[in-house]
Amino acid sequence: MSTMTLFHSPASPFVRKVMVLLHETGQTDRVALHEVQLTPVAPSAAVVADNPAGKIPALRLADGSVLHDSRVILDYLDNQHVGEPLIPAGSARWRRLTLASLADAILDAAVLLRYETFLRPEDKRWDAWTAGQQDKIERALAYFERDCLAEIDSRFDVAAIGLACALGYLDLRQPQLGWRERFPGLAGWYADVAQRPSMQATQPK
Ligand SMILES: N[C@@H](CCC(=O)N[C@@H](CS)C(=O)NCC(=O)O)C(=O)O
Repeated sequence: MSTMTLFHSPASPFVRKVMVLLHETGQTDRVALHEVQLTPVAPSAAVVADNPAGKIPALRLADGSVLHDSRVILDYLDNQHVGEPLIPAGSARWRRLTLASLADAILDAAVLLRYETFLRPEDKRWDAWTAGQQDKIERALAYFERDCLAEIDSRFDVAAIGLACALGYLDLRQPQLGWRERFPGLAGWYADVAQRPSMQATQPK
């Protein structure tokens, strides 16, 4: 029986990280999904009531308390199962969390770019700002490709989940980026991890 409620949207890559972790750790039955639609200019009243930032994911626990953002939720859920932790303890912890943070930075920039092109009126757009966000994405991908492929490939944990969800989101929102051609190592890695049941089950339509 579900004891927790996750504010959810199938296209949200931050929500997807949580869903992938739930699948990987066998906890999907414990969480009911509350579908919402929201943007910064059209917030969801239900989400705002539980998270004043108005963002998803937010997770309501059985006692009514609410956790956000995705990093906190992943940490909490990773403490609720008995398998191998997906946020490692010990010396690997800080490096893996730093890689996860870089994957989140790709997502932050990509979500802002989505709002910029999809929501902001054309006469209010600022090309230099858009280019700056795009540069963040490309620098981060180049770093993963150049310096971190073996590390990322070593286990499917918080860092790998974050990167996989970021690449999936780029496929959805930035197909013109052509990241597979530019970063063939990441493309090879992603081709494998995208087959995992957790990634297949959470694929945005
Ligand atoms: N740092 C947050 C970012 C979450 C986020 O940006 N979520 C987007 C959906 S993908 C959102 O709720 N946007 C609505 C808004 O910014 O008002 C996290 O890791 O959960």
